Amino acid sequence: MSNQILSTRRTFLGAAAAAPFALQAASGPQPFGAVPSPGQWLWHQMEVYSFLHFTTNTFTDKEWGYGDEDPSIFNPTAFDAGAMVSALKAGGRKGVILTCKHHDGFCLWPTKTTEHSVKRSKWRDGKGDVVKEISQAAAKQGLKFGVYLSPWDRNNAQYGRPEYVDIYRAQLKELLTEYGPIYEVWHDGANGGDGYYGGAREKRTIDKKTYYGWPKTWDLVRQLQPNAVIFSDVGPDIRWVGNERGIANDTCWATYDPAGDKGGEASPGDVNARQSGTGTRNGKKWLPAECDVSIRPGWFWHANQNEKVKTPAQLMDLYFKSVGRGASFLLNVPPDRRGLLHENDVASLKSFGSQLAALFEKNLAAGAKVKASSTLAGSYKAAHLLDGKRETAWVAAEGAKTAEVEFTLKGEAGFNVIRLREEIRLGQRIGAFAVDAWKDGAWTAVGEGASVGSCRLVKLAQPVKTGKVRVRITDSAAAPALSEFGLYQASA
Ligand code: FUL
Repeated sequence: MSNQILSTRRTFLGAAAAAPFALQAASGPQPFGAVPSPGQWLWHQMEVYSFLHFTTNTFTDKEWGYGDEDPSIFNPTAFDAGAMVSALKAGGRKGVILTCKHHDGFCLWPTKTTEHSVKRSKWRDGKGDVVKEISQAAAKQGLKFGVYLSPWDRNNAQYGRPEYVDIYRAQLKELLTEYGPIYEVWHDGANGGDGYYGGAREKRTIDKKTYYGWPKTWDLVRQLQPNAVIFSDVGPDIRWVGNERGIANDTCWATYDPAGDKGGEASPGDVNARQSGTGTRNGKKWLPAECDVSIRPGWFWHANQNEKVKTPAQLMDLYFKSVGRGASFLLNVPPDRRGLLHENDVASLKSFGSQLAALFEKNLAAGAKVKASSTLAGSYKAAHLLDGKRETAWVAAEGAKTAEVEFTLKGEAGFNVIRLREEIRLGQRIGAFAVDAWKDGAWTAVGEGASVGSCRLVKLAQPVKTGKVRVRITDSAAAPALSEFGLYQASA
């Protein structure tokens, strides 16, 4: 094992956030390849969370504000953070990421760095703070809070000059120190172009690789919010999935060694997006994918899209194509001009949320007798697969590259969804698996896949009724390690 792996593991085990995991450094299984950091491990457990895209665009009907908008137009008439957060919660969301500043440069909090903010809006006589109200409502209702801070700022006169990078960092510092715990920091990849820029009204081009000084900015995040994960096209913690349709590739590795669009080193805004949906098998970096998509055609609210809200069935399909492939499902739900989520969005979220909760309410494999082809000595028994805890795992005997686990169910069960979770803190090991059902005296394959990672859902075309199920790991880079297994029945 390389020193790098050992040191990654030490960092992981040393951190307070990783405390529940009882890997024994000396005698337990050693991680294979890249593993999640404590912050990534916490992030993997969220799976579904939302964006709120809100700025002057909401009032001008634009998607990208030019930066010359009069701040006084930002004036939601019935702003209610609690109502918005509870609609997200009903939709099963575990976190909310607010566009604290989009490309137009308008800041939703009374920043000291610019006058282009809520301070100069009519809303609450210039005394309001959207970031504060959303973060507090989220904390109150048990959702985590994240910040989107656009690097590209079409309002700021300094954009394109070194001074702006200091301003950007100062904005980030305000957001990371004044609003409680932050779970995710989101840097989008749209960088440079024409804008207002303090009245210059011109085109400004920056060098994506060097201009923002990302390593220094990311250090600041680490220092101020050590458990926050940082998102960009290329991480360093969470990667863009490569499309804005909310879909990961069927095989989606949590490890990824990104390259630039035309080769060479990747950077935020310059990545070969065609590879981002799949990642890199046995890649050097743990860099799981996030699937961002809007519940409407646009990222911001537009009256003429009120009838184009995605249905609960479409949201469920996206859930299977994101979370079900080991990625996360970041669904944007944009506030309207009242400062509320539109009724159609709220209804769709609610229905999706209750369908999701109902789907996973009962694991039909619970209570089954479990037998594995091999098990590592220690506390890695196969019964852990059914204890509902990600912190415990079944690990096959050292050296095993294939393995089988058989579940004798308490009775016959009918199911059409299978869920597997890999013990990702030991690395992404499994490269192929199949699931068989016992039918008419023989095993019949009912599902299969390549990557498992933190979550793999297999949806069967037809429900299967059986008393015995078997998971076959047919390819694994190191002894297979799974933490959970479940069988579920999705309603039609
Ligand atoms: C992109 C932006 O240009 C869009 O407006 C939106 O915010 C999306 C989530 O990220 O880079």
